[in-house]
Amino acid sequence: MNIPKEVLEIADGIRSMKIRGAGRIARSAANALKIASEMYTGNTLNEYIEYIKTIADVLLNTRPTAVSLPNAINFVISRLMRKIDYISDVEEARNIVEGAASEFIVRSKEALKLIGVIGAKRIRDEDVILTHCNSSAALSVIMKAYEEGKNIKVFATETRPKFQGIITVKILASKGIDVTLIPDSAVRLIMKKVDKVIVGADAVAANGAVVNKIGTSQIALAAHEARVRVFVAAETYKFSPATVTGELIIIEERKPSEVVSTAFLEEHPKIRVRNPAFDVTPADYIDAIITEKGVIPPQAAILILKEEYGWVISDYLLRISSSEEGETTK
Ligand code: RI2
Repeated sequence: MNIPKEVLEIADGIRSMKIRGAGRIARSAANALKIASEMYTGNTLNEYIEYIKTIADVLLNTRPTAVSLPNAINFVISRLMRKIDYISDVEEARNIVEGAASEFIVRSKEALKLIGVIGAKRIRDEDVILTHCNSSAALSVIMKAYEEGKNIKVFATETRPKFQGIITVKILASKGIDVTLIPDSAVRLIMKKVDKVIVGADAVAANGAVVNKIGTSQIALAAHEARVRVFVAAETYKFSPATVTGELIIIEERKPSEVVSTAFLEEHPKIRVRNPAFDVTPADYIDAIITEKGVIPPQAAILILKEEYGWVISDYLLRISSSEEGETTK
């Protein structure tokens, strides 16, 4: 099957982290489906469906942790599959896919804005905020609070090994916000000066645990010790329906060469280097999750999941029980 070069470039961009951040990954994946659909040259409906599903698989296999990626793809593909019995030609199928992809992108951007408006209400004048990595959702909250005239200070971690903290400090400084870059290892020391921690999320599990950039759980622990509130800013498409049925979120392990140079690795073949990209912060260490649907305690994640993904969860459960039935009748 011929996959357009533009789509392969997006998939490579996600894999290599040129395109990164859970929200941006999701929007890029939706956009890739749209581009693929627009570039389809055949005219058989079945072939088109196979083609779109292949593109979806290529995108799904780029990075494993951010649940925004499968949720974005599912948003588009499920709209096509729900109408499949009533679609008569490729043109109709294309309109559904391209329309759904555009709708996802628009909704995603709106969610980001709303999170800013809702989250900014939790920021007080003179607050000192600590953030980690580079999260557009967390930045939406911080920047909105600043726009509202609140005099805030921000500490941002470097976020080894990929240094996404540099992106964060550049963005905040360009808006005129008082921002200080700190090494990841300085978090516990700096926490004494901090009023609130605000981070993003790559995935939220049914039990309210948050998967975010490696180091987030240590920050939450230091905040807990210092009695500093921890807020997670996350769109509802970062909530994982699969976790309701017992699936675990896969923690991506990236190349050791992101941590030390290839020359170092070649020189010291006996030294093992690990590079887990994410960690899990249990619900007990999170005060609230700021979503576009409102601020919720992490323990209420299951309610968001049931409201937003009720049918996806029922579908999973149906598949599990029918495969179990198959097993027992064998
Ligand atoms: P937004 C990023 O992952 C960070 O972990 C960040 O907190 C999270 O995605 C959410 O980002 P990576 O792609 O969607 O840098 O809030 O590995 O921008």
